[in-house]
Amino acid sequence: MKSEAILIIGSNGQIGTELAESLRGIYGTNNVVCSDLKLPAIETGPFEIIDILDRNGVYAIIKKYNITQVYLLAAMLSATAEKNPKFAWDLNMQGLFNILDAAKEGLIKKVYWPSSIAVFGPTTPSILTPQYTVMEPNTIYGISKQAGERFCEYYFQKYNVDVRSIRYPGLIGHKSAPGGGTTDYAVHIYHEAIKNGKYTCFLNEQTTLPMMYMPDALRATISIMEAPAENVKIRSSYNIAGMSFNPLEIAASIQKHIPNFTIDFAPDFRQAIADSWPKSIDDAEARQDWFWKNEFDLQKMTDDMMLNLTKLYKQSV
Ligand code: NAD
Ligand code: AKB
Repeated sequence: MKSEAILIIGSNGQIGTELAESLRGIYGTNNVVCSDLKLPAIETGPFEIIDILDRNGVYAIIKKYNITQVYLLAAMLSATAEKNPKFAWDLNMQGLFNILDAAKEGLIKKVYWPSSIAVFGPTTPSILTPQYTVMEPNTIYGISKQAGERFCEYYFQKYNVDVRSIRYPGLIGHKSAPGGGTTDYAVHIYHEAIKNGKYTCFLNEQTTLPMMYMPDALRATISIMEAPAENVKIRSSYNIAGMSFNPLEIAASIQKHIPNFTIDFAPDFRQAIADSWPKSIDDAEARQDWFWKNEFDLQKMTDDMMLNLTKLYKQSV
């Protein structure tokens, strides 16, 4: 078993729930401390209540467990952030500073902080968006992620902080619920298809977005964290790609399992957010530097989601 002491902040969320399971499998349950604002529904190992905005509290937990690596997942996502921009900015930025400073002061050795395709905006080339391109995000979430990327690179260059980051696309998984994003429809649709045979989508039928199945996202996250430091050449954040689809295409993939499944559309304020984001991503740098490669396409993901969620709903009746 590898010897690291890991702290996940925001571990009750969509990514944290699954990342904790993966990291505990690799590093051992007691070497991965989970933390969030509230206790999780089920505790599966060491857990601490942490508010990422409470710097002294965070430092105390880091010292208590001799933490070497922090995965900072606590943030406000795109849709929720638009409703509370000031607090979203404070949470997303001050949370990051608290962890970057802990690394700068030598309390921890390595930091993982996720960015997002939200760093791109309406003036970015939207097809196969390259690593380096125009970035004028027009959502508070995207602005905070772009600023966060700049600070990650700054702390690496000025203070030698070993911070690593990925620009996730929309993430889809069957083990945890999404929390306040624009891409969340691509998770809800599976649950509604199985429970009710129909779904009303809050994005219109033409909205193609970059997405990724959670097992690919977890592999990418752990790969970049385990890569030799010299391979991680980009210290802002790496583009990574999985698949791209629109709501009609994901619905068609579900209809292979539930032929009578229907979808209709009632776009809301999230449409404008989605319209400002790329349709597909060029991830050449991640492939070259730390050998990233996705495994799941749309139908393979749908087959796995349907299998697992059908089992879950059968168990719960
Ligand atoms: P989530 O909303 O599901 O989970 C975030 C967790 O952080 C929640 O459990 C929440 O309780 C916790 N949290 C909120 N405020 C906190 C605070 N002050 N102190 C401690 N914990 C706090 O989010 P997620 O989908 O798991 O995303 C995690 C990270 O990945 C975020 O930075 C997000 O921007 C990024 N990301 C996610 C996606 C995606 O599709 N899920 C895509 C791109 C980037
Ligand atoms: C969101 O929709 O806010 C997230 C993201 C792509 O960052 N899923």
